[in-house]
Formats: sequence, C-alpha cells, structure tokens
Amino acid sequence: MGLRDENGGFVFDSAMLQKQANLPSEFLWPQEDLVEAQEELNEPLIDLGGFKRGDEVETARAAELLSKACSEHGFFQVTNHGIDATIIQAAHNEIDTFFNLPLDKKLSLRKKPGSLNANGYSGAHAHRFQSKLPWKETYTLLHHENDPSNPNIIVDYCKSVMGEDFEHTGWICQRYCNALKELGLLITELLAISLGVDRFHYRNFFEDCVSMMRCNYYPPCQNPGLTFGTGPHCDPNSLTILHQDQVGGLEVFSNNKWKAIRPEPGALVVNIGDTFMALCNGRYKSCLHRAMVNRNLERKTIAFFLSPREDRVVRPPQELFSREEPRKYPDFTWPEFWEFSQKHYRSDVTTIDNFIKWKLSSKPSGTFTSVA
Ligand SMILES: O=C(O)CCC(=O)C(=O)O
Repeated sequence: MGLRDENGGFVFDSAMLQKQANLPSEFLWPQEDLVEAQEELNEPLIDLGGFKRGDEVETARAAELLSKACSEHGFFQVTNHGIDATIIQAAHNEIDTFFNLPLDKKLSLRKKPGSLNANGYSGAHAHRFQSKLPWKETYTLLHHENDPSNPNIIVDYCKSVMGEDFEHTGWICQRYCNALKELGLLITELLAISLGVDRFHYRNFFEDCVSMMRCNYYPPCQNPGLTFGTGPHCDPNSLTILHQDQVGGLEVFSNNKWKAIRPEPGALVVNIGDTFMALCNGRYKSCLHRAMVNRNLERKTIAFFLSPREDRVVRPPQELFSREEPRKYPDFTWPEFWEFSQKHYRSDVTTIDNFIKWKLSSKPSGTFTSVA
C-alpha cells in the first residue's frame, strides 16, 4: 500500500519506491505481456545530411529506407538531423532539475484527473489509471509556435504555472520544441517523397501544427521483470521524435515479436503515430512500442509529438486512395481523436479503429467517403 493523494490516487514517490524490494501491486502487469525481447530491431539509421543538401541520390536512398521501415513497423532513427547537441543537453539538464524537485512541488504541478489539458506533471499516470501503472514520472509541455497571441507558449506556461524561477527552463524547452518542430517538418517532406506525393503536401499541412514535449523519467526498479516503464501502445499523434539517453529499454513490435532498440549516440528515434497512418491511408504503420525498466540505472527520454492544428481535417492526399484502394479512415480532426484517446482506457493498436467505429456510429451521416 503506497502513499495516496486526496483523491485516493497512488502517489509515485520515486526516491522512496526505487529502494523498495517489493513492487506495489498497482505496477504489476500480466506475466504474458512482460516477455522480454530476444533480439534487436534492425531498423534503418537514416542519414538526413544528403537530403538536407539536396543530393538526389542520397534523398532517394533515404526515402527508400524510410518507406521500407514505415511499411514494416513504423520506426526508424535519424542522424545528421541538425539538432544541436548543446540544446539537447540543455533540455536534459532542465528536466533533471525538474524531476529532482521535492515531491510536494511536483505534485502541485500535476495534471488534474479527467482534464484534457496535456500540460503538467504525472507520477505513474495515476491521475488516469489505478492498475497496470507505468514505472515513470512525466512532465508535459504544450507547444504551438504559430499562435500569434502567444509565440512563446512554453516560456509563459513555465513562468506562470511553475514560477518566475522557471523562466530559463521555459526558454530552453521552447527552443528545443521550435527546433524539433522544424525537424518534424523536414521529416514530413521525406515521408511525402517516399509515398510519391507532392513533397510539400505534409509540410504545408503541419506548418502550423500543435505539438507537445513529454519528458519521461524512469527510476531504477528492483523488480524490472514485473512492470513496464511505458506499457505497449501506439501514439495517437502523427509523428514522434524521441531523444533517449544511452541506457536502453525501448522496444518495438515487428513481425509478431518484441525487438529491442539499441540507443545510437547522436541519433534521434522517430515513429509513425495513428494520425499519420490515417494521413497516408494506412500505407505506413503506426508503431507499437513499449519501454522496459532497469534494475540499477535510471533512464531519461524526451518525446516530441507532432499533431495537426485543431481545425485541420485529417485526410490522405488524393494520390493515396482510389476505387481500388479505398479510404481506410474517414475525415476527422486531431482534437476529436485526442479526446477519444484520453477517454479510452489505453492507447494501443486498436485505438484508432475503435475511434472510427465510435465516430461513425455517433455520426452516421459523417464525412467518410470510401472511394475517390
Ligand atoms: O521513453 C521511451 O522510450 C518511450 C516513451 C513513449 O513511448 C511515450 O512517451 O509515449
């Protein structure tokens, strides 16, 4: 029986729990889900250098690698991505400071149960779930660079909610997100090339995207074989770009097996999410992934999630559907899907299909057109 908050929710006191020999029952996952990966994924390490320089041969090669990886499992890594190592390190330093704050301070910044606002702290997602909790703390910051009323949304949030002392944290995270958004747009160009559609189709669609940065802290766990750092799930958003430290623990489901991802120094991890799967009419897979915990080492990652602006209609370009290859998903918007994914018990491989079933049953005259 662990510490409880005023709503009866589990309080994830990571400093105390990492020393505890027995795992609280809230963190136990079914044994059959916990089978460890026996091999590594042979995902491509895509060098973006040639593509950025406009080298046609290297661009074609990168697009080919990307197409194969995204059709098989939706996962790849990128190098020469242009994100300065100093801004990545600076973001990690701010995050370390945040997770080292006293528990009371972190709890004062926590997400409210039932709220759709992604901003804030969460200990083991206990504001949403009571069982099969993930062994981690998270801190999430919403990013929207193109909102003219608030171009420095993260700085303002950090100052107003965390306090004036966190203005510096805000600037670092703001710069990190601005840079990651630019990289995300670049990757959408390569995705478009690989799919044979207009190179700027997705860049234009995501130019004014909403995104968010989620910092994950996985403390050591005395019982690593009984729980997950992050349970198996697909990301509901479009693209995820993750920076992970060198500890390892990320695994991807491919060819009916869980496969471990070897951390590549200097690389960023990219995966396709459900919304991009809809935007390419299912040609690319939303990646099913999970994160394991470590008995001795803490692990830290920063996920950057790219999603369309609230009012944009998620619909594949004309070239990707036809009478022979009908549309797999009806039109929807990101806020509709986000809300569904937050109310659905957990995001997994079935979330988007369940969302579509729900959408079509609640709006029978919806905008789904199955043919060109
Ligand atoms: O930390 C990781 O390796 C994965 C994180 C993740 O899947 C998430 O934050 O959704």
